[in-house]
Amino acid sequence: MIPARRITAPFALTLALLSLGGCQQAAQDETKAATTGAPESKPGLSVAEGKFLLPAVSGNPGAAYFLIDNESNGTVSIASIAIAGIGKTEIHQTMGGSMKPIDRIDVEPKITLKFERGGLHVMAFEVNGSLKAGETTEMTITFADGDKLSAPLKIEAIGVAMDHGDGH
Ligand SMILES: [Cu+2]
Repeated sequence: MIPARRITAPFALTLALLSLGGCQQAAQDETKAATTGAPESKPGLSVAEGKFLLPAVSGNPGAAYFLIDNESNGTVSIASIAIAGIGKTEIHQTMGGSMKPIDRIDVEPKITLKFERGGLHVMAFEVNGSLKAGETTEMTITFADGDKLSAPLKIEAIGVAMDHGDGH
């Protein structure tokens, strides 16, 4: 990519700076190159305790909660989240009693990020009437690099989730 011939000093300096900033991206690319599995799994990434909370009142938004674990060596960025049976989703952060939409979430290496009540959550608009408590729906996370990761969400009615809210 870079001609092996002469590189003037200022140009070399720029390259050095770029490569520092590019470390993270390079690590992600390596991970991606190693991917040979199903398109909807991402090496090192896993989702647990996926839950979808039906709205208490039909027509209101529901919410999804889960844990995402990044065992890879790079930061991954969540660009969007789709849920089967849901028309539209937004990633929200609850702060001081109000919620604000977030465009992109970075999950740093070796951490588990929680989507939970009162914190980060997926707001689900246009909830399809076919989603029933006790059943399961599927969530698909799309990362900024285009990779996807699917995981089941256990569907719960809001009352049930509240009863069990502190127990899990
Ligand atoms: Cu919200």
